[in-house]
Amino acid sequence: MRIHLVNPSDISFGVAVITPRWLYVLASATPEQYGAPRLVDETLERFDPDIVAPGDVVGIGIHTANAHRGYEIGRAARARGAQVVFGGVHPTLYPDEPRQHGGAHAVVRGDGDLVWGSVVDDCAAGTLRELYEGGRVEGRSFFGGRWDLLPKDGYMWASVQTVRGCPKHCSFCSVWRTDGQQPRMRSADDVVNELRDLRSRGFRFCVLADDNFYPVTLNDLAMAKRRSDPTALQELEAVRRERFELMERLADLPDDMSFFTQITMEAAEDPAFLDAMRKARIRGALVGVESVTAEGLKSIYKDFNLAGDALVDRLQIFRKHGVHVLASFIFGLPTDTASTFDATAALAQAADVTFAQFVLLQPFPGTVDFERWEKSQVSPPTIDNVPLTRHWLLPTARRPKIYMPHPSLAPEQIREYTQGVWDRFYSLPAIWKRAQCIRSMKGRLAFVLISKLYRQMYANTGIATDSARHARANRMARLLARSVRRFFVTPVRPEALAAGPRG
Ligand code: B12
Ligand code: SF4
Repeated sequence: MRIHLVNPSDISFGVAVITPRWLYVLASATPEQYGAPRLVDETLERFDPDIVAPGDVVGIGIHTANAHRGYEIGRAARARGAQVVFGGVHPTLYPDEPRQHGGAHAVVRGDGDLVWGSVVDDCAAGTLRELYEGGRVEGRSFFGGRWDLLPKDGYMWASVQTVRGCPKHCSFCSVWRTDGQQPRMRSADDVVNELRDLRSRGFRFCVLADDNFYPVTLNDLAMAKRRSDPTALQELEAVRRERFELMERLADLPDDMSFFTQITMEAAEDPAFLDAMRKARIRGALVGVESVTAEGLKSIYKDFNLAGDALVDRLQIFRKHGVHVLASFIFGLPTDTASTFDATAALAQAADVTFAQFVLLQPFPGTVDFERWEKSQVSPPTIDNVPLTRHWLLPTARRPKIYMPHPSLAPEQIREYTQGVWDRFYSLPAIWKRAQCIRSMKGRLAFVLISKLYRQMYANTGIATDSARHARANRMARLLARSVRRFFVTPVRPEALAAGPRG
């Protein structure tokens, strides 16, 4: 009985940007007696059903966007006589779907780290059950990845997780519902050992694939201090201490390693935390700005973010502490008007963020937004007999780009205005102005290249649909990965930190 783990993707290119962590984690969780699993990442190479023999186990991990391809693979593997098991965020939300559409014999909900071993044992014993509950594994029990199984030169950046779950409850995000609001932290030892392993394999730039690297804010601590029962405060302080301990350990790693993570903007109120990030060589972070208006933030339950001038100040603080910001904005919120797009473009430029992305609001399953939208679709329109509320069952090219009707803007207006904001933020003069924080001409030119590549890859609302565009996007991704790695490995110059962008 051979074990195969497959990460589905519509298009394969031979090289990918970030390691799909789940593949390597489940490989670690596979009991030794079954041998090393065969890993197939379809962003590198297409899955070939002929490699599967009757009785083999085929584990398929899907999120919503690649569910359609995952189901194709599941059906093909089942036709070969394999025992097919699905897991990942999407089956966690829709455990019946892989059986209906993907030829699944079994589905694992939640984390696979601890339960995968018994699933495989049951496959071997012929006692496979339809459903396994992996639950939310405690941080100390997370498995590292079996990086010895990495294909040579397959990936540009490695991904390591330090914490799962997020205490917030943004309406467009499923993380707090699937992974919980309690931060589950790995021990600093586990994280650092895994990073050392990756370094020995040549990785210098790692993505910390965390939901929210800053799970306890100063405000949380202040609120807990006001309570008569000190338990909550003690717990929060322990989490904070551990984050600092982890960053100290990262700082002790060889200084050719650097990191990128995801964080809420509240971290900007916490200079000690930002300084620790800089020392840990966390050179950049995706910050979910989402909306520049107070009404917009309120509508998505993210009013812990700031709006207007205060937002500009807050975002600028990151770079003053040596952390580049990739600011993420959402367009298509019900409160957006034509003027929101202009205001966002202006703010993104004023806030000294290094990169920005402008994504369209999408109702992802498991989110509050999705629930509301699904309820509002009493008899949803169908495409190829698939109701719009199950759009992921369609091939990518058949899926609409905008799902939720907007109270005042037509879908085409939203797309056109969004495109306009991308164009403004990534216009040559705007990029050149941002590049002034880099002293050397060579560095500035590299920054211009990175910015242009990033814009080409993600603008036009992101996801490429035909293979020519996919191929172009991937070539760019490779070039981008190489340039970004160089960019983040070079620290921001202290004088640039103090002065902010010049020119
Ligand atoms: C890192 C990350 C990325 C990286 C991915 C890099 C990579 N190559 O892996 C980048 C930045 C590229 C990315 C992109 C996107 N992402 Co993302 N991403 C994440 C993040 C933060 C962590 C994922 C991770 O590595 N986790 C660590 C591994 C170990 O955990 P895991 O994948 O969940 O796997 C565990 C279990 O699910 C289970 N499991 C998984 N597979 C299988 C299979 C089997 C057989 C079994 C038994 C168990 C099992 O066991 C594993 C171990 O416990 C998650 C948030 C999250 N909490 O999951 C979002 C998340 C997965 N992303 C999300 C989204 C929406 C996207 C984008 C669509 C964003 C966009 N608008 O473009 C794109 C889509 C990319 C694509 N190819 O289609 C959503 C998915 C929602 C959904 N319903 O599908 C999430 C949940 C975040 C959110 N805000 O809701 N993402
Ligand atoms: S969007 Fe970010 S801050 Fe909001 S719940 Fe999701 S992970 Fe947490």
